Amino acid sequence: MFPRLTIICLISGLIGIIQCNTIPHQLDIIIKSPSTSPQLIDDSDSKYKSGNNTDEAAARAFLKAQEIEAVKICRKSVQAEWNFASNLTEYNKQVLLETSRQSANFAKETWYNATSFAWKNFSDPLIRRWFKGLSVLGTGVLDGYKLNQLNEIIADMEDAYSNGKVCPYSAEPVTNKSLCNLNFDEDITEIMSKSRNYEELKSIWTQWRDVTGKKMRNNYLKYIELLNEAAKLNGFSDNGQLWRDGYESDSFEDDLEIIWNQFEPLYKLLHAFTRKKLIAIYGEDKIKPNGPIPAHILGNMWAQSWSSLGDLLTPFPNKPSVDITDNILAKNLSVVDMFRISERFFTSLGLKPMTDKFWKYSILERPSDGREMTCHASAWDFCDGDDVRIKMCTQRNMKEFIVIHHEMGHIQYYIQYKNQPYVFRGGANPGFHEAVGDTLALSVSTPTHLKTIGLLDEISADSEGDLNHLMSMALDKIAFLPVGYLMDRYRWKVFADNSTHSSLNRLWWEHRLRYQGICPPVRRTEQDFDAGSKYHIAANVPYIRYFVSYIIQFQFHKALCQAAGNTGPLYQCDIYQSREAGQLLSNVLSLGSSKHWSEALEIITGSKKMSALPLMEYFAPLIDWLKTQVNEDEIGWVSSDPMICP
Ligand code: X8Z
Ligand code: ZN
Repeated sequence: MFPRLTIICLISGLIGIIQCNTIPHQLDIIIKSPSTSPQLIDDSDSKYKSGNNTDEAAARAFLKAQEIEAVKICRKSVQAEWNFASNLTEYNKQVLLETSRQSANFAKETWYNATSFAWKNFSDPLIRRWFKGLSVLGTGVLDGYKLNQLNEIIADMEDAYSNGKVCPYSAEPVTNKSLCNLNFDEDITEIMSKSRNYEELKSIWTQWRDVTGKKMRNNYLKYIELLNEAAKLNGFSDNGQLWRDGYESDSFEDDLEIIWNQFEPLYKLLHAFTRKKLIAIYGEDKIKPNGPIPAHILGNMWAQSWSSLGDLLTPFPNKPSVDITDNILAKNLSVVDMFRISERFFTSLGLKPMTDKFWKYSILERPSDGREMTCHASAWDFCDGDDVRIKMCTQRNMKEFIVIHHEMGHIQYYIQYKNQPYVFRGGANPGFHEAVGDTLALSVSTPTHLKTIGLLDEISADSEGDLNHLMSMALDKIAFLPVGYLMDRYRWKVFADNSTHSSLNRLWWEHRLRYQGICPPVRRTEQDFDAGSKYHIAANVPYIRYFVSYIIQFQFHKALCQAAGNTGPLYQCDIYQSREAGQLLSNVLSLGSSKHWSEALEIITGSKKMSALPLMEYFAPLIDWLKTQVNEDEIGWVSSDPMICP
């Protein structure tokens, strides 16, 4: 139930749950299909424990005292997590494990006391919701030995991922091993996005999987076992069910399936167009015209964002670029300048500026002292209202400029709900937390906005310019959808079905083939564990939140654009300086998780339902254009073996 998100990207077991090929012409029909309505989980569900004590006054006194202690424990736990994640030493790991033990003890005590009350019969709905938030214990239910084992495995997997380094590509085997120190966030990302050398990309792609996921397979099996044990002790069938419970809806999985089916034809159009362009570069001996696309040539280690292929896929390459990277460099903008520009967008809406402590304590670039740290971008809430921080090894390019807005969206949420009771200091659901910064970034990415703030010199205000902009957005947003969907469908299955454990890697590639239409360039085996080469799997971060976010951020964008008086197409809308849009957003952010997410959604959009329609509306001109670029018989993929490209 609304697990607390003190550290976005790291709600690991360490803190504990308590607080811490369809054809294109079908598109028109699909767009009109009804959207989904969540079926709320009933509080009377036996997973939410309650007792006999009917004294509501005593219950309120308990909550008040618990709140004070919870905030103290939270600060201590987050500090220990931060120290470890920003400096991966054995000492910091041990301190973290000790803090986790204390936090688990407190969680148990809280749970024990909270569930002695007959809170389901209390008159005040807010108090009932508060107790509901305290009534599921989470991993704290494990005995001390097992909890420590679980926490250590998670810390070690995160460490192994963050320390992963590879050798530069050379046709001959690398003999000088001291060269094998390419970092993920700088060197590897750059090669994956810029190189068009099939063999070089293959080498880096394979090495990354060898030095990360492959090393975690045994640990991961133990991790599944322990998380499932904890989930069962909490009354859930398995850990996947426990994770889904955070969305407080019985129809959650079905609702997502309907939404995925709405998008799939659009994704397949983009896939077919991209495959055709890649065949033109790499040849039919490397990519079959009716096969999946090799996973390593899409510009990103997990093929989750294809925007680095912009130069190959731009519909009208002679028009001015929509990418600001050259300008960031030409204007010599520092990383801090990029953060300041992002902050200005938030404040232009009347939202809160970053705090003094934010600027004092955040780590915005890789420290130069040689320490190992987790560079995957994250936003942190130290539970006192104004100690909020970002940790990110920021690179100076457009992609990272957008990630800055993403992370600042998390910080904005923290600041907006800081006056809520501790138990409600979280997103309405985890997808809301992921959607805030991305929603603003939809405005920021419009060529008109980028010109207004001086980051694009020249723009093309015609339908060709619009299509270039839409393609650049689609390579990020549409390409991501199947990844956002499959990552947790995979894990839900692994948690639910022990028979998958002997074929973890096959199941992973079956999902990659089915949803993304991609294939591995090198034969995979059960010695590999390729899922573990993705940060969120190694670090125990649920992923369906991003799928939810990519849907609702377009719903938010549409609603905020209306509030801002925008009458043009959604893809041109920029809410910059609209106090009305800012106020509407703030109304929801300040609620935290004190209301069910469907009510929060209704406040912004007027509807309680997640819907794919605003996303479809946003991309409509691109969908029409893509239909003119690919024939029906060029859509979709077939492959008889998911473990190797055909
Ligand atoms: O992990 C993130 C953020 C931090 S919450 C940078 N994202 C996902 C990813 O990188 O895989 C944002 C988009 C999806
Ligand atoms: Zn995020």
